[in-house]
Amino acid sequence: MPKRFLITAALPYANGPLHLGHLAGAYLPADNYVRYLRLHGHEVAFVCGSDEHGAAITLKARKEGASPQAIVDTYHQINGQAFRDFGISFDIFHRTTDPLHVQTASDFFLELHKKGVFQLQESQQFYDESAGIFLADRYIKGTCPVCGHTEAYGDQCEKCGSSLNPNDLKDPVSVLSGATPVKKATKHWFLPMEAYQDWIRAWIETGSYDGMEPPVQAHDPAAWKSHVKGQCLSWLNEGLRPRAMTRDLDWGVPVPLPDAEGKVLYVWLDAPIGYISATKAWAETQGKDWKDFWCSSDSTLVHFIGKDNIVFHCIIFPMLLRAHGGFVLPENVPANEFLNLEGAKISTSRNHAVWLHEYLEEFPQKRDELRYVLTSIAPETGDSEFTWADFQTRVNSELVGILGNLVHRVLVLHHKYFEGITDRPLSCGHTPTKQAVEAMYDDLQQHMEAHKQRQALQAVMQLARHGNRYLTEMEPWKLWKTDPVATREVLEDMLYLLAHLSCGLQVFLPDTASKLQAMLGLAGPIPWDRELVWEKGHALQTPEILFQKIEDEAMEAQRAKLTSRTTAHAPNSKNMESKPKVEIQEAKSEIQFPDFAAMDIRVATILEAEKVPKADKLLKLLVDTGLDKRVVVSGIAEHFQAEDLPGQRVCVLVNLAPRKLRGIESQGMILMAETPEGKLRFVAPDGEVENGSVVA
Ligand code: B3M
Ligand code: ZN
Repeated sequence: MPKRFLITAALPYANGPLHLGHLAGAYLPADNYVRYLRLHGHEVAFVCGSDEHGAAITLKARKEGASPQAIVDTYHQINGQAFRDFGISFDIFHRTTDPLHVQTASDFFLELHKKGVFQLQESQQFYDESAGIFLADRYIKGTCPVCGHTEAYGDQCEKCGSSLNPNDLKDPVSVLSGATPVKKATKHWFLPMEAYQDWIRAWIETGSYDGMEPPVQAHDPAAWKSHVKGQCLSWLNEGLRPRAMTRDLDWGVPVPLPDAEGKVLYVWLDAPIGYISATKAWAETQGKDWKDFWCSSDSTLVHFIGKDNIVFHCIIFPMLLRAHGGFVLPENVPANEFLNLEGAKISTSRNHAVWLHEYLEEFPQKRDELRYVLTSIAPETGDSEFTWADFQTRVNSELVGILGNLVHRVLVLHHKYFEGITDRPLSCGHTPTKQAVEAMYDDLQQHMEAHKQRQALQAVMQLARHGNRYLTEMEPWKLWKTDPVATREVLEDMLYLLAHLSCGLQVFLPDTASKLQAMLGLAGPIPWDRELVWEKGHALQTPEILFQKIEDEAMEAQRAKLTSRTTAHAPNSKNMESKPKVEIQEAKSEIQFPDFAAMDIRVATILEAEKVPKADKLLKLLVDTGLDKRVVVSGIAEHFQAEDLPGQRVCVLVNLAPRKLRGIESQGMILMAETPEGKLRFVAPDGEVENGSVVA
């Protein structure tokens, strides 16, 4: 049954360009999800826009000596272009300086005011006397009371993610003058969050609450990620406090009340309303009613965000929506954690980042390669890391070695032997192939709906792996000499596999999917439930190479660029999150060749992984060694999430005497590389190598 979905992706501040972390954190998972929904025929509004108000913008303008408007105009354009370039398929990329938004936010505030939601309070706030300005949010810095980071902002510590009030900071200083601020009285409209504490807790913990009315629908609390729920509950456990919903600033949506001169809406009230105004603006152009998406029980709202925005989307905005009344609440907020880069946090101020527009300048036509790698390593349940070495390996061994190789072999051989003209309608005579195709659809669906996109992508790659194994087994290039009829069957079964593979790829790699469909002579996009057909005599198109190998030099150049940029930015050693200096382990003593040759090391694939109860470090793995499927217990649980491991290629020492660990017999050892910092990495082949291949 087609349903209606409203999918939002966090509105990026229009104060700078976007980097890989943004894409991996919110925009790519949102886009993959939306592509998946659209293929299922659901009605989807996918909205985003620039967040153009708040201190993030005014501070940048001050630093650049430009007007806030000039800053947001510049970055709205740049970021909108970056999203288009990466194929992020928003229905609208709106902006919060748009008059429609200003009106919407202003009306929303007034309605809350009329309902008596706010409390007007005079309080003592930090004030910079030399600049003549109240210091809220990012205008004030100091030491984080939670982690001791010395550069925490008045609203948030970017190191530990704690949400703060300026009064929480130790040793506060004005960002404008560096001076210690004084306290001065000012009045603001506060949201008494403590008054909403009980229902919001019930809603997060159980999915519903007393007095819940349509259009709000219960959600499944088990479907929320544990880190999202955990962050919300730790906030709630600390006890909610009133939070000011207005600011003393000259940039933003003016507070629409008398006696509010010089006051604007708090950016975290203003920005989420941007989702509503974006939907309105889009609906207007489509002849649709925005209320069908926001105010109707049959609409499903999902917010895609990074983990630093969790409380705003799971606590504050739902409170505002409910206090206003008439709005749906999110069914899920599948926030991602952070993507680190080459061993350190991505940092705009230190220029330790890969900017999206730069990536495309340097790797033109390779957006699917980045989409593939970022989805493969998405920080879904914990922080993850992008390195150029890993990017290269994944492109070369998985996209070139597995996917590209399969497509190329099947199409080239079919053209060579049969001129690319099929002998039968699109169908599959080989049961295991058919089953593998069905498994892909089932797994892809299950993982997409659980917001486990890494595994969903693996389900697609698993089908490609299956195809390669089948080709290797059947050897149509040899079979052709003795049995052309059987050769044709093998290749046409693989055409069936490729056609379905292209459907799965549509979720993640739009360019690759459409290139593959073009080569197969199929018109895309192909909806999920459409039966794929062609008749006997169908003509395949000329095969083209889908992916090119990434050379070492290109990766060296990227690494050198990062290093030179970050050193040029003269980092302040106090808050550098760079790698600690550590020593490489000393060399071991000499051995003879037979010592080495006695070890039977095989290439293998992890099939299943689960935590060993009551053992923090151990994972129980089921591995396919090519010889057999066996259990290996490995001390890697602190480094990897069990659910991320199925599909991981590894090397296993298979003739190590079995030993029992926590009552489980471990049959072998997985080879790992340990970095000097103590991080573990799998040792795996860098190309398509069958399970069971000997490592020597
Ligand atoms: N602009 C914060 C950020 O870019 C903020 C998100 C708003 S979503 C309504 O991380
Ligand atoms: Zn902190």
